[in-house]
Amino acid sequence: KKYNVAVVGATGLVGREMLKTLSQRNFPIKNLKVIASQRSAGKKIKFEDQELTVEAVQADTFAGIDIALFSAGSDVSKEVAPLVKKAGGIVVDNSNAFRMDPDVPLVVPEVNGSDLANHQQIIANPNCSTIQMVMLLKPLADKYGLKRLVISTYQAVSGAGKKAVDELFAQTKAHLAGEAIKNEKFNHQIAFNAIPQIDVFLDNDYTKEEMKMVNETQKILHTPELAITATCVRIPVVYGHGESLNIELLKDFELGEIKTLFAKTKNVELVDQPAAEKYPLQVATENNDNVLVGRIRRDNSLKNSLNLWLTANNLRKGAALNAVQIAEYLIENELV
Ligand code: 11C
Repeated sequence: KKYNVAVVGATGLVGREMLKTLSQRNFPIKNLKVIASQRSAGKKIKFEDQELTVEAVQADTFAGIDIALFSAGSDVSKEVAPLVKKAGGIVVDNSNAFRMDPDVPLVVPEVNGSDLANHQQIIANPNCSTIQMVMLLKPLADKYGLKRLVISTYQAVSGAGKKAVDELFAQTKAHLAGEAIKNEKFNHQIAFNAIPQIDVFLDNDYTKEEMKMVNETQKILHTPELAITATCVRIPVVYGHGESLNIELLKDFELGEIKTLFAKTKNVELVDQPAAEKYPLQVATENNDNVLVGRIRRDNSLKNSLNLWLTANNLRKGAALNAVQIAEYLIENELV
């Protein structure tokens, strides 16, 4: 069986990655619509051997659409997702618009795919840095139980979109040429710098990105009481988010057991050979759909606890790939 698919936000970094992922995974497409803002309407996008014309949303845009993948920001999602639902289709939304809505499953298929069973046509794709982390937390939670997490992220500029990538390149060139640097997308210089702010600040002085790490993780793992604290930092890397995790487990463990556990986990790759100076790098995620984990070591300052480092491609597993995997899961389990 084949499906009518729409990609909303098709001209953005994640939208383009969604199209690439649909093609690479031979997603069973009957007809594909590429949708973006009025400004991009009429532009051409290549998809396999077809040249598709970008459309803006109109009254009948979603008639007959089975699955719409959204990555156009939360305002567009809030306005347009209900139109898809009304037309009888399913939305897989990459924005933060619906993630904490109790009626909306928030899903990483390898972790909580079964939450899709009761979907009500809107499904949320988690934040990129949450997705890669829960891929590792799930096997640990199942085997040992989780007590507390301390997260520090080192996030790529591509998480903030194409303008952010362009700004890093422009600032790097300007800085090396001794010219003045312009900040447009970021509030501060990102070239040769680290910015301890991702997304807006909330009343508690955490950023929204930091609270996504807390709230989304608790929802995905079904552990609303799990103690989590996060600091999220933007660094001048183009693709791939890195994260340092300090994890306190409920039970004691053997380091070797943990490494074996990750080595056996689907779509996780153990890269942990300190003697050979091998560990997960952000540049290694560019053409890799797996979550890379390494630097696994005991935290000698606290019982039952360990440190590790992970990297993953924020546009692929962190966004487009996870969304396509959700759609695949729906099809495989006859939930479309
Ligand atoms: C970033 N994690 O790296 C963000 C991008 O809530 O989906 C994704 C924002 C979100 O800037």
